[in-house]
Amino acid sequence: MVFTVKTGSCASKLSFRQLALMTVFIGLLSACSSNDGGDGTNGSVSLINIIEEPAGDNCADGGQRVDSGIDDNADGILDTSEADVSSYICRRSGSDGANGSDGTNGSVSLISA
Ligand SMILES: [Ca+2]
Repeated sequence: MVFTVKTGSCASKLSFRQLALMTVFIGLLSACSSNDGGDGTNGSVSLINIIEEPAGDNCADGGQRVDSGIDDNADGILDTSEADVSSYICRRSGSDGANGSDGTNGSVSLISA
């Protein structure tokens, strides 16, 4: 007896013996994959450091440097060697703008007793 197994657009003709072996093989794979694995290890923590940045190439008028990275040694501190990315928040120098014009007078509240 010959069986036709069709998967998607492919069709194969299998003998009863081949089909029986394939069924046993699939059953064994299913039995092996039904066990849950153990818990994984905890993931690493990302940390940031915010450090005063002096005036220079990164910020003409100074500012702050924000370092971020993974706490590889899990000590709760982002060590210099663990900083993967540095970003800068720079100050802008300049003078204050001109004062605005006065606003309109407010309404008067009255209380009668
Ligand atoms: Ca660390």
